[in-house]
Amino acid sequence: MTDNVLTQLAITADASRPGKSGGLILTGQSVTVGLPFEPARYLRHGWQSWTLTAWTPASLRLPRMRPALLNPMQGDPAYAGTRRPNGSWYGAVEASDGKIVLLGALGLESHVELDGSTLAGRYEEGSGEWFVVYGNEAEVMAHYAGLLAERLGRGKVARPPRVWCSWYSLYTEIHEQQLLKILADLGDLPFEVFQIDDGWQKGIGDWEANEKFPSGMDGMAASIRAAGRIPGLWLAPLLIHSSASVYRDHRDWLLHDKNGGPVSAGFNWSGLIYALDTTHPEALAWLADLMKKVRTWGYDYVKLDFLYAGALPGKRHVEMPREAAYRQGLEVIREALGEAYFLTCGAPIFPSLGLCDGMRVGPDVAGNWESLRDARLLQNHAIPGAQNALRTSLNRLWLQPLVHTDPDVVYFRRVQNGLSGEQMGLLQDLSRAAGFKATSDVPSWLTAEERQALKAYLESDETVERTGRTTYRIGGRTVDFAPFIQLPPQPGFFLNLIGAVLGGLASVPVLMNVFDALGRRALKKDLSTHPV
Ligand code: 9PG
Repeated sequence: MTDNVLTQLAITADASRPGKSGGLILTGQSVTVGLPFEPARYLRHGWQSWTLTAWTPASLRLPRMRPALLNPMQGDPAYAGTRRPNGSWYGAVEASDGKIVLLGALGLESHVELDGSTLAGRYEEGSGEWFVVYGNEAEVMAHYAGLLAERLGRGKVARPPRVWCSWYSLYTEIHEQQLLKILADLGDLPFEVFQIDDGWQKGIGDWEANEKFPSGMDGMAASIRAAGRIPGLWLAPLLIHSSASVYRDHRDWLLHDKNGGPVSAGFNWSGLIYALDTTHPEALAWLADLMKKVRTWGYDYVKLDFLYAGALPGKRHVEMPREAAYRQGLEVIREALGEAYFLTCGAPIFPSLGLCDGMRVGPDVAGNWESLRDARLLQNHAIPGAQNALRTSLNRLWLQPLVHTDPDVVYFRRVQNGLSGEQMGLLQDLSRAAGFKATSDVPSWLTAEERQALKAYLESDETVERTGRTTYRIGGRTVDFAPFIQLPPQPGFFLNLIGAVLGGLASVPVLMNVFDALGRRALKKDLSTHPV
């Protein structure tokens, strides 16, 4: 392989020209790049925050993620059935010299697949530009990031805040008194933001304080401010739950399928969830009012979650490409949020660039590393789990010139956590490499040493240098993530059969609710053994 490998690529496109600082810019709705070698590995890039992003064997055909009921919530449902290695906006292959060939779109609604030794890119609607380049992975991705910044923009906030987030300890079991206790107990721990996650609202679509927050969300913000922290709040503004008032009163604000029914955005909160149509003027006005209300309550840090809903395929009030429709909604949101720090989550990656300050770049962490159920039976790598989070986030750190990359929280506590010391350390190092620090550790759950370690972690500002594809120098230490981000082996016949049955069962809403109820019971028991 030589540096003129670009000239050895068999390219089909409407037009091709050299890029300003290397590589080629192609134009076309469909383009193909024939490789002069059999690639060993393919870099698949997931559509939204939680979707698998990883180097996988080029021969690996992953089955449809199980359970199918969650497909719209965990990846791009338009490609849920695609077996060939494929991914959103870009794809890359590895040559025998360890360098890579990237085929990356410079626009939205685009997808790349590997067909033998041909990379094939396609825009869903109309023609667009593509970038083709060969080189070492870090340089290639930095080059690509620069081109994307020119087209989509980049975040403007210099540094992300350090965040205490309620989710990964208390989940939906939050209430006013308990959060105020935590706020006081944080004491000298240097968090800028105290962020209230899911559990404060009346419903998904009914964004008012529920009975567990008698002082209201404005009251909570005032208490957080009085304690010297920036108030942060979670919402999922593009989702409408089947029990929400918007679902009853404004069915026309929803994204519809061709038969006129609402498009499924997945299943959560014990029910079916739907998507807001961000081209509907009344829905947009409602969104802007909601964001302004949250700002008036006093929240200067806003985590907007399940944002993929706005970019799902479907029929819209104004016909336009789906990611453009989403981006239009995000522009309205950004404008209404004003100067607040805006963290996107469950967000389609490229369509969110330039409009947010931070972005979750992987699935949720959890107090377990991986599970047989998720990794091998369901073959679902978007489900909450520490290894899933590490794997996908690490492969998205190239986005750092465009947005603050949030790899999710770290753990210092031993309570309600089954991670080993090494695994906790890996998540901490990931967050150092990502430059974004957050935790959900409840102060009263920490031993004196754990609290001291958390404080030192928050205070320290180690130099971080990427030294290789998976290696970093962090504060003088060498860290190699390679051994921890491989996909698990493919299940054999019997495991796969059991997985198919389990996936089928979990796709039945009633049974999903039974799994959920069991989880909630375990959490309540946990919280009563370890009170806040
Ligand atoms: C609140 C949570 C937290 C968290 C978000 C998001 O695919 N899934 O099964 C799945 C489950 C939970 C989830 C995302 C995906 O969590 O990432 O930080 O805010 O919502 O409900």
